[in-house]
Amino acid sequence: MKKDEKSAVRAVLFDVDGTLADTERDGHRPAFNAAFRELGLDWEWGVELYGELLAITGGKERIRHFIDKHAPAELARSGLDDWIARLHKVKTRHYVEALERGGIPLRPGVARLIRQLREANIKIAIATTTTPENVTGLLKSTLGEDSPGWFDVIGAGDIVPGKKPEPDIYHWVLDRLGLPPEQCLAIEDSENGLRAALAAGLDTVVTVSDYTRFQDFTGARVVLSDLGEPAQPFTVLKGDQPNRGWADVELLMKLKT
Ligand code: XBP
Ligand code: MG
Repeated sequence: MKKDEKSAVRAVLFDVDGTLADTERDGHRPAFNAAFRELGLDWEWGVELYGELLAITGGKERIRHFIDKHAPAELARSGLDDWIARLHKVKTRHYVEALERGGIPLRPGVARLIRQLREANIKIAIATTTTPENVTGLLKSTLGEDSPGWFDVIGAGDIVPGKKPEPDIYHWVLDRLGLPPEQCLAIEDSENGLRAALAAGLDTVVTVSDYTRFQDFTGARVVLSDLGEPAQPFTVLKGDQPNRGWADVELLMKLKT
C-alpha cells in the first residue's frame, strides 16, 4: 500500500452523545428523572451529580452504579438486573419522545460535515454506547427520516460486552466496515470515548462538551470546541491551528498526514 492510500480517510466514525448533539444534560438526564418518577422513585439526578455519574457509560450501568453508591437499600430488591432493565426501557421511551418533539439539535458543523463526507464518498459510521433507538431517533429528528440509512455501519448499545472506555464497539464497527483503523478517523467528545477509540488504533478528533471540557485528552489528534462552521469557527483547545475554523474533508485528510 502506498503511503497516500494508507493515510487517506476512508471512513469517519462518529460518537453520538456529546459529539453529534449535546444530549446528556437536557436529554438523557431528564429522561432518567422522568423514568424514576414514573416508577415511584424519589431519585432526582441534578446537573452536577449527573456529571459525576457520566464516568460510568451506559444507562443501565449508570443506574446500577448509582444504586451501589447512593441507594444501597435497593440492592436487596429481587431480580435487580431485570428491574434496572425495565426502568431503563422507560427512560428510553422518555428520551425518544423528547427527540420526537425536536428537543435536541445537532452541534455546530455536524450536519455540514456529514453531508460533505457523503458527497466525497467517504464512509460514515456510528460507534456509541447509547441504545440503538436513541441513535435512529436523533438522526431522524435532525437529519430526516432516511438519514439512518446514510450510515454504512451503526454500532450501538449492548451488541458488544464492554462499553467505552473498552474499545469493543470500535472493533465491532471497523470489522463491519472492513477497514483497518489506519484508514479511519474517530470523532469523540469524552475521555472514555477517546480511550476507546485510541485503544482500537484510531486517530481521534475531540470536540469537547460542557461536561467533558476539563477531561484528559492525551493522545487526541486535535481538541476542538466543536466542528465549527464558516460563520462560527471552532476554537482549537489542543493541537496545531488548522488553516480554517471548520472541520471539512480536507482538514480531516490533513490530520491523517
Ligand atoms: C454515552 C453514554 C450513554 C448515554 C445514555 O456515552 O454513556 O449511556 O449517556 O444512553 P458515549 P443509554 O457518548 O461515550 O457513547 O441510557 O441508552 O445507555
Ligand atoms: Mg460521547
